[in-house]
Amino acid sequence: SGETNYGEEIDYTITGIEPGAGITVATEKAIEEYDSLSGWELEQSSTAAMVTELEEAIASESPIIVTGWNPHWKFAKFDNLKYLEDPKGIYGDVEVIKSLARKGLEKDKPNAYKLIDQFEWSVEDMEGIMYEASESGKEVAEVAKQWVKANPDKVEAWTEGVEDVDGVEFELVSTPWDSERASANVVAEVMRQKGFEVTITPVDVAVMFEAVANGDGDATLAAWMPATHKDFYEKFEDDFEDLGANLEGAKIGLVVPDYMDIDSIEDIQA
Ligand code: PBE
Repeated sequence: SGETNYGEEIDYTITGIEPGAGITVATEKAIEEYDSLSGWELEQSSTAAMVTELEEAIASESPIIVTGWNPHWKFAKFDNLKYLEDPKGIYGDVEVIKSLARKGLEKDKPNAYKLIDQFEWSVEDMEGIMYEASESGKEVAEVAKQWVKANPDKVEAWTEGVEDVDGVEFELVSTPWDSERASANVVAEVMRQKGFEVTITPVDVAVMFEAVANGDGDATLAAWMPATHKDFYEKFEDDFEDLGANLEGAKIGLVVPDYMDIDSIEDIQA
């Protein structure tokens, strides 16, 4: 690889997202574990700020290292992004997104439990909603509603054996990212059609796990495992019910434009 010292050019800074994200925790760990990242800093801000900086860097072919993940529309919009190899496995391998229910949900709200348990879809489904929302400027919630209308087969599979209810309240705890806005709004729309009164509450990852564990929330569709939310999951795992994956093939890591002459986190210069 070339002799370019990207560190100097980008001020030894990784462009990150919200402080409460699993990927933020993982990146702090990566900075500790990789000699090639010693002296680097993670700039924490917001997903929107990260995307803006990424867009600007790509427009001028400048170097940038961001915390990135799939599903996300940035991979549909920019076809020149690559994950840096992570030989220490800090960011895990392929992730799944899991549904978790509070204890007692099956007994209290069996139809809601059944629906949440039967919900599953693909990376393409989720990314499609995210991409359309970002391109059209429409709210993810609105695009999710249209998606439900356009995908009766999937909705039918999720609602098999689920009886209509009359205004049963249901609190879906979630996180603030578009991926989770997509899943929460799709499931909320389907539940509303079944007669539930659904509230979606987006919170920090830590609060989401805590709320399902202490019963303040009924369920979440937003647990990224086995790496991204490992610490939070393990802290509360005796106090919720794991309903398994609702999506397979998610991923997190350090992402760079492919015009950068590095392939691995170990190629970053300290
Ligand atoms: N993310 C998107 C979140 C989960 C969904 C990868 C930015 C995180 O906790 O890191």
